[in-house]
Amino acid sequence: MRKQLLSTLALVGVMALTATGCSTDTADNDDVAAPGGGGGGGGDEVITVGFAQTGSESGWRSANTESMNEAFSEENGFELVFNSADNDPAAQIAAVRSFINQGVDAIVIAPIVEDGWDDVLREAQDAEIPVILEDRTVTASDDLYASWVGLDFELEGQKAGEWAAEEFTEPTNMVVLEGTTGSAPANDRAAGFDAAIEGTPIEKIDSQSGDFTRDGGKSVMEGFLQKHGADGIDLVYAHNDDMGLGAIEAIEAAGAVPGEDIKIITIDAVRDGMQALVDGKINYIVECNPLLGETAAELVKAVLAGEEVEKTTIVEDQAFDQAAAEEALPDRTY
Ligand code: GZL
Repeated sequence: MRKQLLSTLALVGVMALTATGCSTDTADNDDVAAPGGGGGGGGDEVITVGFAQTGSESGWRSANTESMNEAFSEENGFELVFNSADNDPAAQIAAVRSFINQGVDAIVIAPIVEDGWDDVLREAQDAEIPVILEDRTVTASDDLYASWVGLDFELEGQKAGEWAAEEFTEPTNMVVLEGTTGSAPANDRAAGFDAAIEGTPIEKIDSQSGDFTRDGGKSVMEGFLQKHGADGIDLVYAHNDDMGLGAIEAIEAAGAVPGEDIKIITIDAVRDGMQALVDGKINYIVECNPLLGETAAELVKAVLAGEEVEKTTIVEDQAFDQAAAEEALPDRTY
């Protein structure tokens, strides 16, 4: 593990200097790499990275995990210690603490929820282990992590809302399938969408979390259909494709036609969602690019090499109607 190697080298360096009677406060001492990273990303030491993933809640998450595994590979100079927290915020924080105790060289986190990160991020900082956030963000001060690579969730919600505002000019009853409660994408996609439909005849008659899962979207949609009736719902806004796909199952089971009787807007643009868009069961999808691994790996190497890095790296998204999905689907890599 690079971090231990550096610490050992530092210790040997200081001992050697002391043994030869050299003062350890000479300028030469600066040549000994500081333990805990910042010792240069060069050289061929393996970089041990602890990665705290949310879980495996959606097709998007599988694509993101694949991207991270590919980037943090052995041939790229990494040893990846992977933890999947099964969408449990407490378990994810415990995983990060375990990475700190293992003395990894760097930690990457896809934080399930925004809050509750200050203490463990401070512990990582005290242990001189840099933290990179990928995908979602946290409310903790950005002094507590080196960098974040992710998406503009509020813009994703805004794009979805702008399409809805153009499409629905008559009184429209909308239900919302929210993402994981307390997560940045759920909070920001709601805010962006709500701002974009301000002043339109679209009324939000219900909103509940389906936790970004297909089963969650299906069971929440079943509840909405029981409560409002299929005739009482014109539009579903789902914070991700998987919940939208679950809603399709519930709408069809209720004898209505998804994409026609009840229109559906989702976010992610994973393969299954794009296929439903081509099939006319979803009406509009805003992409959320899961391929963040390469940038995250570059950030880890740069931070460990002591280079200045941007605090925020936003990956571009696009949006698809049915025609655009038909064109893009054959070449989609996720
Ligand atoms: C967004 C990501 C969200 C996806 C969901 O960047 O955090 O989590 O939209 C995933 O599909 O579960």
